[in-house]
Amino acid sequence: MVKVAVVGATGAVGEEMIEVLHARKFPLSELVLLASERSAGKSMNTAFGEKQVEAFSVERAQSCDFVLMAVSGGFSTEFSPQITANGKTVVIDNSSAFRYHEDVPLVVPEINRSAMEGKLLIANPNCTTAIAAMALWPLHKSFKLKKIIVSTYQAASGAGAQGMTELEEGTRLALDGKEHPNEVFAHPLPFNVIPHIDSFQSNGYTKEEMKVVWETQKIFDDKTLACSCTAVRIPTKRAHSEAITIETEEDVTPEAAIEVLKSAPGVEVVDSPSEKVYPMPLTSTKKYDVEVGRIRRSLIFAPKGLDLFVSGDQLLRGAALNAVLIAEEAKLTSADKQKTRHALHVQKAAVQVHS
Ligand code: 2RA
Repeated sequence: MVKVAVVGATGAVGEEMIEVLHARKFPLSELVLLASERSAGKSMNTAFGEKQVEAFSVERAQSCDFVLMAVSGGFSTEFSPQITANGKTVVIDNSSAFRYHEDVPLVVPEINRSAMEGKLLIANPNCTTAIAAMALWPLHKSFKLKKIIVSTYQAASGAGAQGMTELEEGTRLALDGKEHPNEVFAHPLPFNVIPHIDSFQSNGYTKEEMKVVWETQKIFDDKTLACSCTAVRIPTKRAHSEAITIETEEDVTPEAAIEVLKSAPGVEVVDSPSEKVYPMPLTSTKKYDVEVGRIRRSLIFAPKGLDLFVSGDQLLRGAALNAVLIAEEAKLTSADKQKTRHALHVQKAAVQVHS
């Protein structure tokens, strides 16, 4: 049994982390909810019952075995290294502060769990990267990816609870024919799409787009993997979708790709276009697995390429679930790890037999 702190417990990702810890029956001895002075003393209604929020301090965080950080990059830069300085508390950071540090592993457990062996500070990837990576990694292992071209359709809640509120209230105002000002987004989001997420870089891409490039290369441990992205905000509430084109080294068919994806952990093949079945934000919301579908031969790269569409809950796979999976992995002994992987393998095989 371990003691876990969630820092930034009152935010959208923090709340989701608490939910996931409960839903996955994480073996907690104590759950500590930490936040800013402003939120300290508040009572939160959680899946574990009514819990009091405490003011963050390094000492309180260090009294825990695991600290899940759902905070800004600036806060994490200052405090994550101070927490791990005790040589025992594991910090799993959802911000981008340490993602590109050479000695900090950037982890999606189903892909590169071994990168976190012996590390106290572990970075969680950006949601857009993590969702695409779930579908791309099994394809990379089987057909060796050469090029990846991504276009995203990102939900308002990717910008936090305030993003979601701005979309909901703005939509109501717009329907009433009233002004709907924007603060969170660069332009009004209702009835619009905005090809601008995070700041523009000197190469003309946004930081959100470059995160997909940098992070995919780091997680896949392959700097030669050519990748580009166009990131777009759309007026949906939750779950990000991505249209992806791949060029592969090996020949690939949709049938072969589907076989591979069906046995991949964390992936659900949702691909029956004749029955109008394909990945969508509404069906992938609150789901642990990333939906993958619309898998077809690329008109440009076939027989060495495919087009596909993915949809995944960015608060889960892209943040809270990934962080809790990292904590589960870090907590397990080697013997436990073998047992869990065996169980996952058997479970997946059983699902395949029944589906
Ligand atoms: C967004 N991916 O959707 C970002 C959040 N990290 O805004």
